[in-house]
Amino acid sequence: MEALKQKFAEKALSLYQELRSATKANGTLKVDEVTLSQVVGGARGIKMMLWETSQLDPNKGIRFRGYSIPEIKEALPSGPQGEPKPEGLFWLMLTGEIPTPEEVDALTQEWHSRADVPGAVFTVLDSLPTDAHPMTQLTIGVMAMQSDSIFSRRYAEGMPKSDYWDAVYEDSMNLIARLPRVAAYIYRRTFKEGKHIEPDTSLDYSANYAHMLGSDDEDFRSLMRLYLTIHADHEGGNASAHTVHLVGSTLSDPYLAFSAGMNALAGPLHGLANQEVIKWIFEMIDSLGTKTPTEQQIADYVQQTLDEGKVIPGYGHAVLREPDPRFTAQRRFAEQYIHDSDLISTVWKIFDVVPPMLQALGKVKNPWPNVDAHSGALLVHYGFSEFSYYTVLFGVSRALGVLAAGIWSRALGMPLERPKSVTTDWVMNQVKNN
Ligand code: CMX
Repeated sequence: MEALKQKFAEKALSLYQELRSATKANGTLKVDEVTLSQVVGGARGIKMMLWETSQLDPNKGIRFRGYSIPEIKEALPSGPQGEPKPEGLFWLMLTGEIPTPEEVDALTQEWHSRADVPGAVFTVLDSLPTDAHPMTQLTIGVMAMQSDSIFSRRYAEGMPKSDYWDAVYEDSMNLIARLPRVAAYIYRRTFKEGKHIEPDTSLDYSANYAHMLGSDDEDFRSLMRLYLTIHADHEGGNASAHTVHLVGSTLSDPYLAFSAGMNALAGPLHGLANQEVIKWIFEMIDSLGTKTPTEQQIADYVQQTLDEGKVIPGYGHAVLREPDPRFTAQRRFAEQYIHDSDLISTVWKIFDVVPPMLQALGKVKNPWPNVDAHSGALLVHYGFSEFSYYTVLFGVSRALGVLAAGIWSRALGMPLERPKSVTTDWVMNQVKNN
């Protein structure tokens, strides 16, 4: 058994026993109360699922197994310029331990060894119009691999419950290994006349993905390492993660569950916001006729967007109440690697202008930028200006978190998820009796 799987099995199986006996002895312990506003308001804040891989603090942001983003940057094995490798984050999310550089290298090789994409997947993708949205192509590409699911096959053969996590681990590792190839294929067929680039197995996961997209620039490789690390996981309640969790709880295999989650990520209030941000900035630049808008010009354009009844993409969050540390990490990256970019200066000016304006509306709970406010400008800087592709990059990263969490779910024996719904009649009756 490979080292990561072995280590995971040791940790997870003992935690499973511990959790079972703790729940048996304390099953009626109250951990939350639910208000009407939460029922009507999108279930914000209700504690209702287990998610091992990360936890979100409204003020401090994401913690991966207790590590903040700056701590992750320090602790995880990194590429030559110091940006953390997402392989290491995956290891951390599964085991709770920081891997050694050797362990990370072994995982890179493991993924290379599993990365062969069946030819039929490319045939399926090639049958789609090149103007199909890249996220649509991604879910179809993932679904085209589903017939390879080890979990589905072993389930049909009568696998016992205690083996579920093992089969989900195998599928998840294969899917993660193949995703950059599929995602790069989508990019090249959509935007580069189908001139594809073969993988380079001498590179780490992020650099190889960058290579297949068409860039061997060392700075862009570093950006990809950071990007794939910071977008990987944001606890379990966000729409893409929760979808993967819910669908996985029916014992749909990881291909089915992950593609479902990608359809959630493709919504403009979630992952598609990264394309919406850059689209909105380009439209602003076009309409103002300048690449260096002043703060006043930006403020006027923000006001116009709000007056049109639209949201300012890249701002606000369902949980966070401070600037997103993932935004800050990208800003630090830009400060270190990129000088004299009008677009990036504009992103920073927007950061100065938007929060007080959203605050003044009196209803926006979080006026600060989220992860999507910065990523597009970095990608444009390195020549990736095809913004309809951006959510695919997010999706490749998100696979690491949600699939690691899916392995945990099966190892902890989590059941079918089935919360309770109520009707407005029921609500009105409760209100009458209050
Ligand atoms: N611009 C304008 N209005 C905003 C806003 C923004 N960026 N963010 C929130 N609001 C509005 C809401 O639309 C809502 O208005 P109504 O009461 O009129 O419907 C009000 O403020 C209260 O919303 P909230 O409680 O602060 O925010 P929610 O938890 O309901 O929604 C989110 C969170 C992210 C959907 C919202 O802030 C938003 O639409 N942001 C813009 C889209 C975006 O950047 N999404 C990416 C999030 C990160 C990710 O998942 O990738």
